[in-house]
Amino acid sequence: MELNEITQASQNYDENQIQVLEGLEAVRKRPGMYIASTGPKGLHHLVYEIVDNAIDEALAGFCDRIDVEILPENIICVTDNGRGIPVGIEHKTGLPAVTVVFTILHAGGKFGGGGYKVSGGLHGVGASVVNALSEWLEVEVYHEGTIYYQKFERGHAVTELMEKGTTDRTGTRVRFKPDPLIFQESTEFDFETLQTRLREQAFLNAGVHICLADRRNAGEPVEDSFCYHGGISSFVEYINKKRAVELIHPDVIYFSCAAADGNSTAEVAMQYTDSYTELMLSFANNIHTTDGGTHEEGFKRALTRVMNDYARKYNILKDNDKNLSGDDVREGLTVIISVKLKDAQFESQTKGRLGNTEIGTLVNGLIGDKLATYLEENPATARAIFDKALAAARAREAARKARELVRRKSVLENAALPGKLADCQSRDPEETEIYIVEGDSAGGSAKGGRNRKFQAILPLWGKMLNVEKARLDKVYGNEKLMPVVTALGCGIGDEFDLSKLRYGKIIIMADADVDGSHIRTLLLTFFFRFMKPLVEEGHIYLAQPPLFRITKGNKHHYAYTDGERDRIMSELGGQGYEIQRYKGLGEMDAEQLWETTMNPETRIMLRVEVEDAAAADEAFSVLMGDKVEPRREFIEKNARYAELDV
Ligand code: TSJ
Repeated sequence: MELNEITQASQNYDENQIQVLEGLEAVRKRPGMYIASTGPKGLHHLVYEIVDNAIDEALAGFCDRIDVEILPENIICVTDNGRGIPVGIEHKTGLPAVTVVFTILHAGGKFGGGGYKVSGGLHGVGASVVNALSEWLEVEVYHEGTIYYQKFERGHAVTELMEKGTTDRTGTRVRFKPDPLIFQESTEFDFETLQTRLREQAFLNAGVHICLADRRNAGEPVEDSFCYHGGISSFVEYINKKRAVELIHPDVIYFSCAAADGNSTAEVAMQYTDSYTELMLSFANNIHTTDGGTHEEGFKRALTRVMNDYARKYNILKDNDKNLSGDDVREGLTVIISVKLKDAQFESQTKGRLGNTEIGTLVNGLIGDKLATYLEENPATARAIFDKALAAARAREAARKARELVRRKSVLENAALPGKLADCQSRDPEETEIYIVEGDSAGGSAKGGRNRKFQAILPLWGKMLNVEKARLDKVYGNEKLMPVVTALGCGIGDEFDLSKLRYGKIIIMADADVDGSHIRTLLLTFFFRFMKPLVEEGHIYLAQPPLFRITKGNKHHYAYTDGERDRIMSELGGQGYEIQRYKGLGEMDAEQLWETTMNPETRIMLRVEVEDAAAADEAFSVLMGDKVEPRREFIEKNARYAELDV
């Protein structure tokens, strides 16, 4: 009997070993199937995957501290103070459970029958994927006085699980080095990217201490640590501070509940600001659901209903008044919805949308039950919120009337092209391009440098609009945006007509500084909200001017990043060159601008994806460490830097 069991186990062991090799080989062959990409996004994903496992241990109530360290050579070390991954033999495979976690695809956390583990859904591909994509990975488990250790290389165990001394702590430590054969673009971790994500996770998991330390450089490490006892309420406070908006009421409103069947929980934290935009962030199992889903819809439905019921009851809306719209009751609202559930179903191509209908019901019920009571019990807050919503309703009505007026005059059809526009000769959108340029001197260089056959230049003038502070509904009267509308010729909103678009490529050309980022965000937000098909159909681009010019002899080399500058310098050998750093487009003369940024043969441009524009719209900069980072997708198949003869 005893013997039988062992034989059984070892038979399975062989079969499983084959499976393991095939499984992890598949991950290495087609990493894109398991992680976001093999670019920077996928690289950082590895860290999230490991940290998520430690957070699960925290959610189970056994761990309250997680340390993340970036070590020299971009090695990552994650340590928690939980129970330690189990080291006992797992019967199906005959292997220690911890070995299974790292070598069998999708095995992470599913053993032990604890039942607490909410499925990772989107990202929960497991520690084995991280292992497969690491040059090497070491795990240490601190359990009942013993340190257990095992090492892997590119997914294969190179040691058994072994005992390696004693300890008086408990927990798990994982160290890994991402495989440069997989992450060919770069294995360099970005502190800010990790900081942003870990902060977010600390908000979503109240009370967990998460510490981040960058030890790549000699001397004091760069460190940050996060622990928020207020959870998502603290998250709302944090965002509203970052947004630099005035608060409509002092306290964040917070509700939570659990489903009767014990399979899910929902939390909502919300606060109104004087902004004209809403900022809704939703999460399912700590994963940001960028495309929303049932939890967001349940919230919106309930909010609109509760607000209108209350307004009717207290005669804030008179009998003849129309109901407040969803947009009205969400204007200026910052809200975070976080749900945790057993079998999360994600929809849509990007998988950023939650599909579980029972969660819509749960959130709808939560707000339906508790917000009405909250408003009854906090009349001053209720008053302030309704003043805001009523103002929004009036403004929207006024905007609608203005729009109708404009439509009747059919201003867009007949509008003269803007005076500042330097148009191109061609009328064929297959080849035409319009550069939208902020400011005077850059506009001048662009006009001088362009190919006037197919490149038009539109310099933008007038006072900068703050997206947070301005109602973009008023675009018709806006001196900054109106020239863009008339130059493109395709109208906006309901009247948008892609077939009237005058230029096939719309290229935003702005400096790589704060002002430039501001104009980029404004335009992306504007296109996303009012000319969405332009974004969806891939007509919007960001020009990429170089940051440096390195001159040696009569040859100029242009570098678009610090890394490229260093590479070019080392390729040129020690000395005899001159470096110029471009602070703005205005520093380039017409010819340089053409060579580096506008010539279709040599330029580098980024095509804006819907995701990028949506990020700008969500005022996502608050979460992304103030940078709108478009995906590095080059539309021109050029080398990373252009080397040009003078
Ligand atoms: F990703 C990972 F697997 F490599 C990983 C897991 C990485 C890190 C940093 C921590 C962890 C991890 C796993 N921390 N804590 C745990 N806990 C368990 O795996 C565990 C422990 C005990 C029991 C039990 O039922 O007794 C169950 C589980 C899932």
